[in-house]
Amino acid sequence: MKGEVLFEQKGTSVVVSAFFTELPPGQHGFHIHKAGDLRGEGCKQACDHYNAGPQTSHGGPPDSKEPRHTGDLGNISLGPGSTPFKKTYTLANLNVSDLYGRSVIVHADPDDLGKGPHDDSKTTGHSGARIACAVIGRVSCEETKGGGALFNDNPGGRKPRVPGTGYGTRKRAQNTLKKLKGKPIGLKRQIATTLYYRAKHHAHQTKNMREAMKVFSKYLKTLKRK
Ligand SMILES: [Cu+2]
Ligand SMILES: [Zn+2]
Repeated sequence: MKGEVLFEQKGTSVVVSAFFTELPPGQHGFHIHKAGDLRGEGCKQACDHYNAGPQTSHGGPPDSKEPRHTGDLGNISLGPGSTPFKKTYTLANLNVSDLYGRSVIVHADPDDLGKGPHDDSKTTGHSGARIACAVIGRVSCEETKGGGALFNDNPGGRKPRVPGTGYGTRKRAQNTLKKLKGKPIGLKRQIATTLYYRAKHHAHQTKNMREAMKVFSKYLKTLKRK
């Protein structure tokens, strides 16, 4: 995943500009969460969706009329031919400084914007696992310039980070696990999770993809036990 989410003060509003060049296929729920604690497995210590006002239920991006959390930003996805995602949002009556130290999260599944039939539609939009989280920090040396949350799986453009990784078939998944031997557990978990979701959300869901998913999910379970 590669992208940036910038936050700028415009009068009494915060203008959020999201720009993503790399995302797993499909729609992904996209929110500002309360905390910026990245220690939890699967970004879970980032807590719930950030909301500035009185408690309310989950909803859509800022232009929607229904009740919503301040941090509800709808969905993100790449366009046809992997064209980047680009969108701006206006969060009214907010200061950028209210957002420092919180986080932006990208989910595995689409956000149903609070309209779904699921138990968690009204709290999280049923958007599933948290596949990436980034803390909102300052992105300029100038005090007043604003903040940003930066997503980058492959710093320096190295891609993939462990050569020889893949997910298209059971064989490629098993080879990937071999390549991961001796790597730090955080990297193992990150790569296996990413490839699991790539296989899961691949446009052409084939038997091979499902077999690769099984290899990764089994592997992720063994990592949990350690
Ligand atoms: Cu979220
Ligand atoms: Zn929400």
